[in-house]
Amino acid sequence: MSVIGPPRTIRIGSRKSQLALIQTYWVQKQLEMHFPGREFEVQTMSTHGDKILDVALSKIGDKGLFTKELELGMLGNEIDFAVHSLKDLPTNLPENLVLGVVTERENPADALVVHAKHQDKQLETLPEGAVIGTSSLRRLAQLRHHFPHLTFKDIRGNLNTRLAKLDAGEYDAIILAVAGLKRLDMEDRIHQVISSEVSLHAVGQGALGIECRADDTEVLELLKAIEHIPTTQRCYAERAFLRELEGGCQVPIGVDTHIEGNTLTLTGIVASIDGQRLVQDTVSGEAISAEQLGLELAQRLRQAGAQEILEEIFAQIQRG
Ligand code: DPM
Repeated sequence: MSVIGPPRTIRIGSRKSQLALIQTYWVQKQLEMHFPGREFEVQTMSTHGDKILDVALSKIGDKGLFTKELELGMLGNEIDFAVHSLKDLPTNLPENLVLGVVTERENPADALVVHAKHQDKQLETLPEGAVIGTSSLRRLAQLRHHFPHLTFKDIRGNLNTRLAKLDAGEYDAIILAVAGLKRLDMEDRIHQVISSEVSLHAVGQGALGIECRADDTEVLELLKAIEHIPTTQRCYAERAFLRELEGGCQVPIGVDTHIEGNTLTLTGIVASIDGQRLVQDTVSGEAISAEQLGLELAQRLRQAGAQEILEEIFAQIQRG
């Protein structure tokens, strides 16, 4: 005889930042709508990345900066799944954890946000020496390539902190993801959406990735309700590309993907930090073979010179 009790409460792990909570509550609400009889509760945790706000991101070699504590929570059975900005989730996950689902992507592009005195300017018309705030080597390398007359300066902190630093005049403009600004209801701060000709976005940008225990079939089944297949295919191609190039989150690697019918097109770029060398190419194929396409593109770029650029960057990072 087996006793069937009430279904277990599902515990969702989240970082404490405003953006992380908005994303997590969105996932919670979607699941509550799909499964009215079930309980989903949110538990917040501080991650290493939240605690070291004064160190430049690019100087921290730790790939799981924003995910490790949540992963320990899942492995220790304190939470059942974690909601991440997919771009912050390393491409190699700890044993026994998996990327359960990917939800529908927001606009994955980057945005230029300017100081009030530059309201009439675009990226193309900012004056010589204008100071651009970013801690992303990807943004830095690509923008330097196209706009060598601009100056780049590290910026840290959450979105509100960054915007306050911009408004206080520490920077002439800053670069932020369109998706984050939209989710925080700050779309009005987007001054210019940066085109993919100027800067390719980060792997997984704009999508949420939900990580859970590999053997938790019940959670995996529930999560399927909020999966978005085209986003999943695009992000699997992007992540396979990044994994194959062995890039952590902080190397100048950018991507762009599209799906039309059953065809997935993936463009990728590897740039040197000084913006002098860019290696870029595009592959297309069956969307169901997304990861294969990512691998193929990585191999092509490697042969076209990306390997040299990456080795240089890894050596640079190791020297500190
Ligand atoms: C990663 C990068 C940044 C974040 C590097 C990159 C930006 C760091 C910076 C991997 N994670 O993009 O090349 O500019 O100093 C992050 C943001 C979001 C998730 C903020 C942003 C929101 C967008 C999303 C930080 N992680 O990119 O402006 O959910 O995709």
